[in-house]
Amino acid sequence: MLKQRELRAICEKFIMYGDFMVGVPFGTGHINDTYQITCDQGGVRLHYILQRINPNVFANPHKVMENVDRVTAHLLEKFRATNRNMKRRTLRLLRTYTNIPYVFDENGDCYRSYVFVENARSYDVLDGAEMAFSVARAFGEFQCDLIDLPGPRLHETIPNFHNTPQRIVNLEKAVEQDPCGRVKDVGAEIEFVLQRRDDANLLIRLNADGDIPERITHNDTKVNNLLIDDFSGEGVCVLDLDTVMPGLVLYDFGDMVRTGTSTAEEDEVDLRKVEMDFPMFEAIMRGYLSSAGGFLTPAEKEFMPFSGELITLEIGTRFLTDYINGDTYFKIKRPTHNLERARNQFKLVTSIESQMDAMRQLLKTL
Ligand code: ADP
Ligand code: GN1
Ligand code: MG
Repeated sequence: MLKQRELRAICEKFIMYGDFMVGVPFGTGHINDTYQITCDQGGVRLHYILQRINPNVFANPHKVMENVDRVTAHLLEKFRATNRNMKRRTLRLLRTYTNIPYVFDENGDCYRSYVFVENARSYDVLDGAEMAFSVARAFGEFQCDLIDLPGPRLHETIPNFHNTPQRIVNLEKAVEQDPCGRVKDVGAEIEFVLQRRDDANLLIRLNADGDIPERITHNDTKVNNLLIDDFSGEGVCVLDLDTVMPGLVLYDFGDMVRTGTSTAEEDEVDLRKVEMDFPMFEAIMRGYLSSAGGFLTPAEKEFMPFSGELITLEIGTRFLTDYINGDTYFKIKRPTHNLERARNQFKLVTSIESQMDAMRQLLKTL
């Protein structure tokens, strides 16, 4: 974490209204270092977000920022054109005095700053079906707004990000190398993944066969990557745009199911508390179809129930792999944190699997 004088020095490179007062760590993201910055503008307090882009995760921050800049500019234009209240609807990047939306510090780390969206917050666990509907609707709207993004294909900021079979291969490599001697403790978890590998390539295969299209997708639609308005309960602003790139909408839908239907936090260790809540699934399905239903193909709709299971297996596999590799990717708060997350996700996979028929039945009725 940076010292106050370091934060101030970075903030001063951006065109930020007011005088720097203080910066404090903010949010529960697993990747970037996020701070809420408070400035004093003639006695009024203004807030900004300052973020260090994680260099272990994003090899090319220029490409990440080019994507984010294009996507946010397009969304702003879209909101203007459709008279939707633009002020808080999209992330707004601050720029430097030379008109660049990011800066590097002396260590070579890349920072960007956003206008802080007030009177809204993100939730790690959703508070009821109404909120679930709003979240899914907002992510669907986001995909819809990006269908006509002009210009070249977006950069793939993390290649093979949702290549589930490749994630399983990465697990096998980690098991083979076993750099921290942890494999002996996680035999059951490894087995859990390997037993399910036959279905892991299903969506990728459908795409390769031309049955489901590539679109511009968010790729990290964990529910806390959306700000929800404190007063209206509507989704206001989609966050965490680092992985917006070409992808499959089903991975976005699946990640809403993974994070929005679980009855417990992603690192809950009492696995009896971890279940997929069916009414929450129904709300997510309805919310997503209310905004994305117009452009989805029949095949995309058909695999919605399966997508939640698939990405939950994928993320669990990534947590397990990171645990075996010695926690080099996700931020952790304790030595077994990634293992706890993996076990939690695998419990959720089991719960989703057991409700597959009911989800498919519901889909038929919608
Ligand atoms: P990470 O990539 O580490 O997950 P995020 O971009 O998701 O980082 O940001 C972490 C958290 O910071 C979010 O979940 C949200 O609570 C908060 N946040 C991010 N941007 C803003 C913003 N512009 N206004 C208000 N809160 C924000
Ligand atoms: C990370 O950045 P954050 O915390 O919103 C990760 C996602 C995982 C998620 C699991 C770039 O998301 O892929 O699904 O953790 N982001 C990246 O909670 O790897
Ligand atoms: Mg995030």
